[in-house]
Amino acid sequence: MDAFLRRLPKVELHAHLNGSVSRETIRQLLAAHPPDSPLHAEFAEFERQCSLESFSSFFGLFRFVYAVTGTKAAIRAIAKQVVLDFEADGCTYLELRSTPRCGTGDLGSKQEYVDACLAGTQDALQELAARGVAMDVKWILSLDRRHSLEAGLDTVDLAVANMHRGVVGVDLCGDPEVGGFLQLKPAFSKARAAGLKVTLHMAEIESQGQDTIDMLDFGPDRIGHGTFLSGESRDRVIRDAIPIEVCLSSNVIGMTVPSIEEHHFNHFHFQGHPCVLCTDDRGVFACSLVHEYSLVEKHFRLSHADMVQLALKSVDYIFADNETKQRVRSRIDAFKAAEA
Ligand code: 6MZ
Repeated sequence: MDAFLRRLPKVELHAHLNGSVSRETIRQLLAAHPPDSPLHAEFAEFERQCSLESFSSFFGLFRFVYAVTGTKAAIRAIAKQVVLDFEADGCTYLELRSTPRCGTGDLGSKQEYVDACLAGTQDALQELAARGVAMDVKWILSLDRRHSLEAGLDTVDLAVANMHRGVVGVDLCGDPEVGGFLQLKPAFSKARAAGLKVTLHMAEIESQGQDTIDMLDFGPDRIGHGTFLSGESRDRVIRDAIPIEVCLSSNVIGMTVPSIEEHHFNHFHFQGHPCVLCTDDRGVFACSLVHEYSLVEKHFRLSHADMVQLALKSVDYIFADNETKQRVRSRIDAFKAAEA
């Protein structure tokens, strides 16, 4: 691991909770199940399928993760561990996102799911505070493209009700081949009216033309991926300077981008467009924030000073308030001063 990039205080803005659970954490959760539980065979299948054969096969993987994260205790434990994993990766500001669900184990409501996420966050932050480590963690609640408008509105209500506890935004995620933005648009309008920020997975696959235009008409605060933005859509994203959450490893392993060199980061970043390096699903893709930074440093021949600048600029695009932005900036500035 590159020691400089590890020490550099970094910002993570696109990380799915259940996709960020490491194999090690899954193994620990599995150990709590009886030896004859079918979950053990399921996990072996998960490990086998994790070498992706196509982008669409990726979404099926989550049923294996969900099989061991279906209780309040499990959600609390993974939220804690994922925050600690990011801190170990040198992340100083984290926006974690997750799709609230219920109906498995003792998860009686989506509110209980969110409570467990927030409790896990507090567990981690307390542990870090005891070690003298400062970190800020905020939450984004995700609406899955498969969801009905009713389910989407429920999630937005939950996000609004939990704004005072650190929920800063909502997201549209899920298999891009399923559903569409327009069906959930009223839920996103409601979120925006209540003061929540909006990020949308956009143009993740080639065939999302009209959906991309519908999303741009809405005007998200940030874009997830933006892999297949082209023509007028690309021009609009650049004109409106909409920040892109860039997920290099995810896109290359998920086979929507042929190589790091051909990644759209190359196009957007070098023409001064706001880009933030993110991990997406660090558990599934076995990546890390340090790894994403080192890929960029190596493949685009950037200097340490460029990497510090990239981390510092990322703070401009976080969904938290100005006070938090200042606090995070000062941690990166202190690092910069110490390294000078
Ligand atoms: C779109 C993705 C994704 O919400 O249960 N998810 N959606 N594109 C991606 N890029 C590869 N990676 C993950 O985390 C898992 C959920 O996040 C979404 C999927 O809907 C997945 O079920 P949570 O914590």
